Order: sequence, then structure tokens, then C-alpha cells
Amino acid sequence: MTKMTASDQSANNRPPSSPDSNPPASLIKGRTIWISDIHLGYRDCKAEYLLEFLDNINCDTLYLVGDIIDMWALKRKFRWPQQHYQVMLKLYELANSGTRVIYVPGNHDEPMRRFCGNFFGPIEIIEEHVYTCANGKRYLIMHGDAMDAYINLSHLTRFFGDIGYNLLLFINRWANRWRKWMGQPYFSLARLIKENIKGAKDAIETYQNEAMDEARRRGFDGVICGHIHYPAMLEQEGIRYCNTGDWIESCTAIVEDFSGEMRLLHYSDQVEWQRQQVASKDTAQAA
Ligand SMILES: [Mn+2]
Repeated sequence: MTKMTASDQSANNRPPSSPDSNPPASLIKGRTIWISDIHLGYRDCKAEYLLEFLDNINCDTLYLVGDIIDMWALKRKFRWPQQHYQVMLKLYELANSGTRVIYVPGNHDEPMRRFCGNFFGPIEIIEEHVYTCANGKRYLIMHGDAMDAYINLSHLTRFFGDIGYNLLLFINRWANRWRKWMGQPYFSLARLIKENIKGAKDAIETYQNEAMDEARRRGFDGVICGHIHYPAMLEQEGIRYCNTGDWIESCTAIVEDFSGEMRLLHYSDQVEWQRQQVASKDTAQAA
């Protein structure tokens, strides 16, 4: 590991698809983008979608908010598909071409925590981070597993523990294969199920409240975290809560624009957006 500073090359060094193509190569522009819970090495990781997403972003800073590599899954069964390797390459490529990439380890990649304060090539590893938005608001950036201590674990383990969660993902996988076959965009069935199970709903709410309390206690305006695979953006008593979601079922990211506005972006929205762009281009050409 060596300490190095990111080069100041253009953040997007790829040529656009045609000289005057509109939109340009990067569809999603922002000051900062947060993603988490990628779970590389786990069979349900949506690396294919993530690669497409990473190909289309252009930002000053990219945060990886934990559970990037699923060391628990790798320990159970080692699998490292080509696309998972490509995600790592893509993150390195972004970090080498002017994007500041900050990696905040989670509980599934907990061994990485011992390297906090160091650089993995061009990627910075930081345990927890204070982020100041373009509008001056200060956010606490953490993976969020520290909040488990406050939660009734029986709820969490019941729904995020292996059997229930794996079953949920199994259903999700087949439902989406069916949707793909029918030409429908990706949709998180797992999310719909979670929203309708009371125990899961309670655990999610407790987690959100505890994360906001933590931010309040420590004098922040908000918190950006991951961990529970439940993307959300809410505000309570002046404290903002942003959850990045995951790339197993939700395929989401938090994006800050250059005025400091935050939004939650779904991968399927991006696909829809691209489809509209192509459609409007076709109509323009036909006219
Ligand atoms: Mn986690």
C-alpha cells in the first residue's frame, strides 16, 4: 500500500459514442455519489447492473459505504466471477482518472477496517467520515453496522439472517429472470415483501431512528449509511437520513448535485431514462 494523490486528469476520459452525441458518455453527474452493499463474491450481487451504472457516472467523489466485498460469502464458498473482478477494475479506473474514491468498510468486509487511514492503490480507506455538502450541511458517513447494538436483533436476524434473506433473494432472482424475459426492467420484489412484513418494518424503522439519533448526538445535519439493504431518504426534526440501499436487490445510489441537493437514484430509473433518450433521438431523426 502506498500513499498517493489522485491524478487531476479529466474524470471522464472515455470518448463519447459519436462526436456530437447527446447525452455525453456520463449520464449521471453529481458532486458526490454514494453506493454501498455491493457484496462482490456473493451470488446475488448485481455486478452487471453496477458496471453499467459505474460506466455512466461522473462525480468528484465516490463513496463506497461498506460491504463492498462479501468476505463472509467468500469464506463459505469462494467464487469470483469475471464481472465482480471488472467492478474492482472499474473502481480503480475511476480513482485513477480524477474521481476521489473513499472506501468505508462494513461488517462483511470488516478485515479492511484494519487498513483505515491507508490507501489501496488510489482508493482511500476510512473508517468513518465527515462530509460537507455544497450547501454547508454536514453528514456523518458510516456503514451502519454499529447501529445493530441498538436494535432488537431477533427482528434483524429473522429477516436479514441467512435463511429468510436467502429465500427472499431466491424469489427475487426468479421474479426478475421472468421480468427480463418479458422485457420488463429490474424490480425489487424483495423490497415489496420486506415492506409488508411487520417485523422487518420495525427493524428498519428502529435502525433509521438510531442512525438519526447518532447524527443528532454528534452534531451532524444528517447521516449517510447503508447496511440494511433498504434505500431511503427522510428527514426528522431537522436531521436527514440517506440510505444508499444495495446492489443485491435495490440497485440504488445517493447522488448530491452541485447545489448540495441529495437524491436517491434507482438503477431502473436510469434504464428508463436511457430508453427515453434513445426514443427521443429516434423521433428527432425521424422528423
Ligand atoms: Mn452490512
